Amino acid sequence: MRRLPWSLSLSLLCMACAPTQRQTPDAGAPEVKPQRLAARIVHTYPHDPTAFTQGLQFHQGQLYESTGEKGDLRRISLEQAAPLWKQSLPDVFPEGLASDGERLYQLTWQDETLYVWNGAPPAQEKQVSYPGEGWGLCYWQGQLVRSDGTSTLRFHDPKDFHVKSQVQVTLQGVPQEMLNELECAEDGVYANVWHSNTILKIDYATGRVLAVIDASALAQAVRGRVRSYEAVLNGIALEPGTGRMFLTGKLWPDLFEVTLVGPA
Ligand code: DDQ
Ligand code: CA
Repeated sequence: MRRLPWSLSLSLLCMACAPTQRQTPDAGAPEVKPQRLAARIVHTYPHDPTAFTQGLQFHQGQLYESTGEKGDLRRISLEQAAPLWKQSLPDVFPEGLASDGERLYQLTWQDETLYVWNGAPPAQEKQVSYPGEGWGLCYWQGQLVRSDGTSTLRFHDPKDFHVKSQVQVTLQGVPQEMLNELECAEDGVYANVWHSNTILKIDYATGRVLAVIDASALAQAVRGRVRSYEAVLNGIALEPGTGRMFLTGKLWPDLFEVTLVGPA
């Protein structure tokens, strides 16, 4: 049998194993300046100030939250701070939460375990292990998008959670790290940057930041009512159908409905 040149066999091997890097190299094309937007508060709702929010997600007409530290999966409402339903996850540190319409997918920070939930109320269907950290998660066009604290977003197959492709997030060429909670919209993925009041809207294909959103009005609104250094903006949910945007933070007493407005 004739052997393939080793470099060719290696590249064939890697086609099967390595995720595709989907970033388009900058071929000298001037990068369009990102939009500058601000989150303006429309309504303020109660939020459990003991909830260490790591994921906020609409699922089958209900609002769900993933909380970290001694965390859980919980169903919440806009009417009251206390959860309507919850299931504790005492052995792990839960993180981002996504819905494909049928199932909920919940990351863990450093436990390398994805929880898959099904049914109402959600019951644990399976656990899938993955390497690395889990920060934010959202679902877009048949894929789960994961952040891990770096500037890379990974696109996973929901069936076995293997990485299909990845992209580096850049703002005018500069990699953007600390991407935490995610929310998949049709025309880009929102990511709040850990320990900041900034939300980035990112192009799925190129990783380029399309918009930089200033959400400092929300931190201002909870100032004096949060004590922990870790009480930072985290939690983005878009309501299917209405497109209403909800934002909250870890250990925040409020959950906000916002609109995004351009510079005055
Ligand atoms: N992450 O959400 C940014 C991924 C992790 C946040 C961890 C913050 C540390 C909290 C300390 C709690 C002590 C168990
Ligand atoms: Ca979300």
